[in-house]
Amino acid sequence: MDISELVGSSEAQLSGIKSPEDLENFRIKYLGTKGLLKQASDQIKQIPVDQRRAYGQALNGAKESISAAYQQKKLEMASVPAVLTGIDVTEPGRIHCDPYRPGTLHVIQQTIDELTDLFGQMGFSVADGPELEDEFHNFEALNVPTDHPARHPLDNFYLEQLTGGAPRMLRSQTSSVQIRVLEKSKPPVRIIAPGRVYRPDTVDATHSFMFHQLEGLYVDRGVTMIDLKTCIDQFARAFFGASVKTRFRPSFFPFTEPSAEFDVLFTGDNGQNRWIELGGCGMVDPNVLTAVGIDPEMYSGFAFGLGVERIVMRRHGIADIRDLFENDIRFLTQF
Ligand code: FA5
Repeated sequence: MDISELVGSSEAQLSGIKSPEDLENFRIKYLGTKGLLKQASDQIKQIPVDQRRAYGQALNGAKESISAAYQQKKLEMASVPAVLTGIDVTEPGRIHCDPYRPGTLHVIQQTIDELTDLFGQMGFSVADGPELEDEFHNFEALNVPTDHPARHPLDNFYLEQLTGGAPRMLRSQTSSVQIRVLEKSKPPVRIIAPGRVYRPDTVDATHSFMFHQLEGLYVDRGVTMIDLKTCIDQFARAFFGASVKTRFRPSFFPFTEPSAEFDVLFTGDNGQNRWIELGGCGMVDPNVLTAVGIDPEMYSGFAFGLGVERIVMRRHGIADIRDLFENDIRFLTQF
């Protein structure tokens, strides 16, 4: 058998191979135990003694080059995208493989959904407003005058004005949605507005520079403080359980009069009780109603703004707000 002819024919055949089946047939034909190389090797006995050495060397060279060419082709075919060789990469995982593991909603979103349901049962529908706000909606219409400390540049994220116009800011409270809603609708109004707010607060166990609030607003004829306290108490009992301990502390907000802060009792890891502030609330200040063209002699209302992270922390016994934003999958999958 002519060795160089054998190598030549193997090269020609290999270059035309397109499927793994053909490649395997090639291997059997040339490199198999009864293949052409083995047959050539068996023929050595018929080769004249003085030519055997040269024949043997040529045969070894042929084995090496055909094996190397075969391995190379095998590698090339393995790197062809799976989809081209008939494997459907979109097919769902099999039971014995790693099955699909769907993600879960973040515990903050779960809580917002639950609160939306709960307040929905009390007749509140959901309203929305922009996170990028102007000072009118975030402050002015809410009775917060220009010189009020809450408007200080160091206490807010103001945006650089590139095109002129009214200064813009990341809203510091969802109370801005009260104005957005009252501008568009006439009483009775009964809405909640969950969403993100931003403040350059120093981050610690209970403060973040971005957090979520859930605003509530009810404006109608004859709304009183009793309606406000009943609404907040109903929420707390439904959400935390009937035995939850709550308190209202007198407070001040420019857009409510009177105003209060609303706390629930929290038992920490060390078993110690402490009051945790969930939000602010009060009766809508008549100036706010006037600013949006509603007659305060005819209508009254209450408003509240709850801190969603604080609610999540109280519910699940989370001592540090930062755990909610670190995106540690081991933490998140607990909820
Ligand atoms: C307000 O933002 C008022 N807009 C609430 C309000 C609405 C009052 C309607 C009256 C009527 P305050 O700044 O207290 O209030 O924030 C409300 C809640 O947000 C706090 O009680 C707390 O639960 C939460 N909160 C405030 N700052 C942070 C922070 N840095 N990180 C996490 N939660 C915060």
